[in-house]
Amino acid sequence: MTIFHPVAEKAVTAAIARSFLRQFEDYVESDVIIVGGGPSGLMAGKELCEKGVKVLIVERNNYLGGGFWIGGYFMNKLTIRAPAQEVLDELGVPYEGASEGLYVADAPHACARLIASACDAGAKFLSLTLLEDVILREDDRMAGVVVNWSPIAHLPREIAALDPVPLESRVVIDATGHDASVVKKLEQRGLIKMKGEGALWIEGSEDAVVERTGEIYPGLIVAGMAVASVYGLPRMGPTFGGMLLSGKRAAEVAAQILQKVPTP
Ligand code: 48F
Repeated sequence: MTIFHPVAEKAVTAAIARSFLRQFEDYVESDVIIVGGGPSGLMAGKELCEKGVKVLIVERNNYLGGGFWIGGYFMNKLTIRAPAQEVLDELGVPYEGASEGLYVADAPHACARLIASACDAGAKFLSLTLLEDVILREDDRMAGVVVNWSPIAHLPREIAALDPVPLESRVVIDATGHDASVVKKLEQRGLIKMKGEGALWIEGSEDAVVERTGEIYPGLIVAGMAVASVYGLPRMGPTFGGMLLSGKRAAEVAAQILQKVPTP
């Protein structure tokens, strides 16, 4: 029989609170804040951390992975088009050929491996955390995000008067998927006009999303399906190579910007 070490209940709560607050205080400033913990955001976070960049991923759900847990409809198999199966090799995700240039993998396996590799690389996360606004500095450069507890969005107004908190960063990546939630904050102020996502066309979408991944506003990079929403590109449906390669591209662009933006 296993006998666990005796530990008081208060010690459990104190350990959680101490560890969370220590990390939260450390991450009030990051090199890069990624909003959205789906495939593009996780991939960008993993790649940046592997370059030694300090990364915080903000996710409104209490779980990471976004749309990567499910392939399409209710079916937990996802597809990847060549050459993006090479990313599955890097992540150690098994897959099989479906037809020429098309591969299929278990979505939960791929998602779990991607989350684990972002964690292994050193990415930190704030879950149940909703992007509420952005920080713009005197030259209108984006210098961080404003976040709140995500259930606030579902509370009645009389008990939802909860002020958000700001978090600073040198670069922000909008990886919020179809919503493009960060870019929307600029659109609300007339600083950007989003074209809105086009109808589904896989071949017309994936290459274009990767190609257009980049800095859309000083200090803000757009990645993943947010790219389609911003530039009016077709949606791609249940295939994920474009998301993984867009995340990689976002990390490259962020690393280039970080070389130019001085540490505060
Ligand atoms: O939607 P999501 O998986 O975005 P992605 O990385 O990948 C898109 C694919 O899953 C799929 C597709 C192509 O294959 O069409 O849809 O572009 O992940 C986006 C994450 O951002 C979170 C959301 O909960 C999800 O986990 N998110 C969205 N808005 C906010 C947010 C917000 N305002 N604050 C915090 N997180």
